[in-house]
Amino acid sequence: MSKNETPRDPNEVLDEYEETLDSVLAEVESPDEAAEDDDISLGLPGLSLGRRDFMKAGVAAGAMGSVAGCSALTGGGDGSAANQTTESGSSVSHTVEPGEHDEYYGFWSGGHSGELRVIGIPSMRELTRIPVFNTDCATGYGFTDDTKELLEEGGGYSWGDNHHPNLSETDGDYDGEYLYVNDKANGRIARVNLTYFETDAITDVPNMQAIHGCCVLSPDTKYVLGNGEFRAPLPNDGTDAKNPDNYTSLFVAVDPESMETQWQVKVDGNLDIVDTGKEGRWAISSAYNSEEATDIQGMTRDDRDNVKAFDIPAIEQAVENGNYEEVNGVPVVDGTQESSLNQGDRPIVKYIPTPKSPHCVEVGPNGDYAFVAGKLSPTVTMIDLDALADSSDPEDVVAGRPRVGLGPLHTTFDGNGHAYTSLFIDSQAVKWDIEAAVEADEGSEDPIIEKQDVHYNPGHIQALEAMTTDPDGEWLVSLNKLSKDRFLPVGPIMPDNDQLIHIGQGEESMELVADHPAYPEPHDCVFAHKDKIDAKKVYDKSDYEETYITEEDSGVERTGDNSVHVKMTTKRSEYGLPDFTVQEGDEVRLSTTNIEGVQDIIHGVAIPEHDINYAVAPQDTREVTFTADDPGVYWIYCTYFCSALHLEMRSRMIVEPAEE
Ligand code: RUQ
Ligand code: CUA
Repeated sequence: MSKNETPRDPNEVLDEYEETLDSVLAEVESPDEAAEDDDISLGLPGLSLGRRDFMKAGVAAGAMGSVAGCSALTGGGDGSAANQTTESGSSVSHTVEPGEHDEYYGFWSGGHSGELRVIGIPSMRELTRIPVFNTDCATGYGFTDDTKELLEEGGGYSWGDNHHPNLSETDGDYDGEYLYVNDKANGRIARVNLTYFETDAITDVPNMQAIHGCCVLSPDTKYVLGNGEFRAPLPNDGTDAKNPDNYTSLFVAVDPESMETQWQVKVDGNLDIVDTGKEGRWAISSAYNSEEATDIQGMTRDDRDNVKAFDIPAIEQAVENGNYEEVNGVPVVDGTQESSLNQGDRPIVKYIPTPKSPHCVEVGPNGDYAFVAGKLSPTVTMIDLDALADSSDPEDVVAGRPRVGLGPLHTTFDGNGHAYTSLFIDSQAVKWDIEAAVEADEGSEDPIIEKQDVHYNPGHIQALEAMTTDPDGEWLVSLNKLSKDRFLPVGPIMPDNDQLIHIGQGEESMELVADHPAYPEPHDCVFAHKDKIDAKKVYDKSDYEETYITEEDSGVERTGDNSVHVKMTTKRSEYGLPDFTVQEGDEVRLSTTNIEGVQDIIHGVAIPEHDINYAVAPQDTREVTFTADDPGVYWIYCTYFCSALHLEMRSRMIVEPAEE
């Protein structure tokens, strides 16, 4: 739009889309060719959706680019009986009194900020941030030698796009050890150590450009699994660049301990989201672009796509039998539809037809069903995981397909038989009855219990511990992509809006309790009861490799003609060395230990004009290595306000001019 055109009313734009839609429908519905293939049933038994429902969702999704959130402006629901919108007007409190603790940890992915955020539930107070794929000058992540090396060896990128945080599990429950998260942008998986709330490993997975879906294999975290979203040549070395037919997307298994890539499976179509059954056998991936096109028209041409069910033990067997091709050091197993490994009675990947371009997959708490949200179809497809094993007919595995509303993206659970699905286009959370959906006809709205407006355009939706075998109910968070008018305007880039919704144990109505602005752009979150996480308050020096520096160790040691090792302690309110001298051109390795043992007494080490700042927590040791390029005096100062004499906490680095 040019600057002097008057901005258009979003409703008007939407109306225009509706008109376009109607004319398309008029053609489709013209009596002469009202053929079977025009029917949205897709040949799936009992699916009684009209093409209109399907198209409407698709076209409206297309419209979101220009009038994102418009459905929210127009009030969301369509007024049908199923759309009993709950009025907000909260009677439930999420206040955590001053000095009290939250009951749950929430771990939020930070999207393209590259970080994770830790948020207390129910207060929604942000407790901390954990840098993962980004650098962070408050903690020194990416500045100290160890974290710099971690980022360099993890691919050397300065950013990442994390979407899906997953907690490690033992017996299907969170064990509080680790959190794993993907980097969609660069095909990586990172691990965060939950003893210290620190990233401790980043794996740059070979052969994969993007890893979108990411989960751990339940119940015991045998693997961290990742979905390659973008199809590319394999290997991507210039061959086949112009031949999209030969592109492929990959599914990967990474070892949770060594963080090494174990194997990959190549499949047809683009993989999207993944979750696993609770018994360690099935990983279910949503997928789109079975057309294998390279543009949006092509990607959405056909009416159906295939969800992939990866049979993990069968894949392991294929690897063991040597049925793979090694690409960049990784065994790649062929899981495409034509593969010989998919022809026998134990295929490694089952292809299950669904309405086109489904988005999420979440497996319910008892592992019975995988819930695949339709995105462009207003339905959720329930895949029966028990039936998967025996059935040779993929159609037999569909246990239910309720019609939930427009733009379903993700589903979560309260553990009491209810599913809650986010509706991107309708801007609602819809609560429905899982068993009723199995009983009901496909496409039925009967299983729907209620709908709650959210603001606006939700993506993920997560209830407490919903990904375990025993969800806790009570609270649910709707991660809304847009906040629009919900907060004070802060320039054109507004925060997302994570909304806290009370769900109780599922017997009560949903109640919207709080808006929570979030810096762009969280995608997903995961919650663990506080008793499951055992964070250390002070470092244990046996947990790191650096040598602990004592007050007696403080000093400067020349280690070569052009290198020195400076060691110093930090404590309130002084560094172990009030000053030290190095020569111009020296490579300086500076080791610092915070010798305090008191919780929350952190000291910082900022070196002006050397681009260095980092934190040293109690009993921790950190090192930085840099070159003293320019002669002069540099006041190293403490960046954490540690005591009344914090401002005076300094050391003086003197860089002597090199001798001529
Ligand atoms: S995705 S909004 Cu990256 Cu999890 Cu569904
Ligand atoms: Cu140490 Cu401020």
